[in-house]
Amino acid sequence: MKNVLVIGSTGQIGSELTMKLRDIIPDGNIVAGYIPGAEPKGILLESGPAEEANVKNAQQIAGIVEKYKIDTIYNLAALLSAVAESKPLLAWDIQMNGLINILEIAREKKCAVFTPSSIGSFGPNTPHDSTPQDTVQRPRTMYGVTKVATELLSDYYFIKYGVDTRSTRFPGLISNVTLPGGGTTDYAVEIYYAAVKGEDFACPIQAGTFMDMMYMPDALKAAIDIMNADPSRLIHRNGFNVASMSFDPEIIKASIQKYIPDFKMHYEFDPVRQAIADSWPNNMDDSCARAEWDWKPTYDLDTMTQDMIATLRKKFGK
Ligand code: AKB
Repeated sequence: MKNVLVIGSTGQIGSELTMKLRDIIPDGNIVAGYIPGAEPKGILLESGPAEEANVKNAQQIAGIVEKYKIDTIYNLAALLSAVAESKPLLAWDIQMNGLINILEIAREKKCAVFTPSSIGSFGPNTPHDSTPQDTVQRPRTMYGVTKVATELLSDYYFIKYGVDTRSTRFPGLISNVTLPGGGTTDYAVEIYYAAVKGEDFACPIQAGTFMDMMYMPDALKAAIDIMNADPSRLIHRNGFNVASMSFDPEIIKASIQKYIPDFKMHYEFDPVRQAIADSWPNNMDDSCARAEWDWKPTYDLDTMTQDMIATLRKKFGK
């Protein structure tokens, strides 16, 4: 991995992944791909090249791949689960028609491709505890449908054309740089912002609803390590379960209250997000990722809480 195009570089994962790649590959071209209205700013703009890169515009992406001799594409363009339920055709268009464009370009120009999958690729009849790597995937959301299809299509391009596709199934990602938008797990980010600002948090997910979650530094590590993994060890390729912690709203509230004792939370439950959360795993078994490319997370809930609170306090001068 030397010259990398990050599509969706101003999003929740992209904004931090682009900077991390620039840090660890200082002699490469790490191109921040964006769409109009979501242009990179500040350090993301100043620290390397940026290009308009709309997944639906194959010619535009091919031009960038050519110009910067791109060898790896991180395809992060997507509508998250809750918003995809309100715009299912747009979600299909971005996630599937966009993916086909990327895979075709990768086939022609010999690029490796990472397109994230998610806990959203599972459905209500998947085993919810210790969800295995290879199991039933019958999601009932458009987001989930596109994520299963992404895993399958990425496998297909590897088997049929030898395109080096690899990916992980991400849990809900918690970060302090860029807010997520329209996801079911967003509450686990917003709760920290509310706590640090001294606000009473309205939780949209009911007590007792467990979901896998991960701190962004671990997600970046997973996204980079899988692309650098020794291919001869990979039995799976696309959709590796990766896990680090699982909690419900009461557990994350208690974790925050250890450091901000007067933090308050009440429930204002969102039926759309709740139905999605109920259909997702409580916790995934990530033993294949551990065995095939040495995946191991660094953060647990307590170390993440300490870091989130310290970082957000600095950010908001609290
Ligand atoms: C969402 O909630 O939609 C995402 C995800 C788990 O894929 N954060």
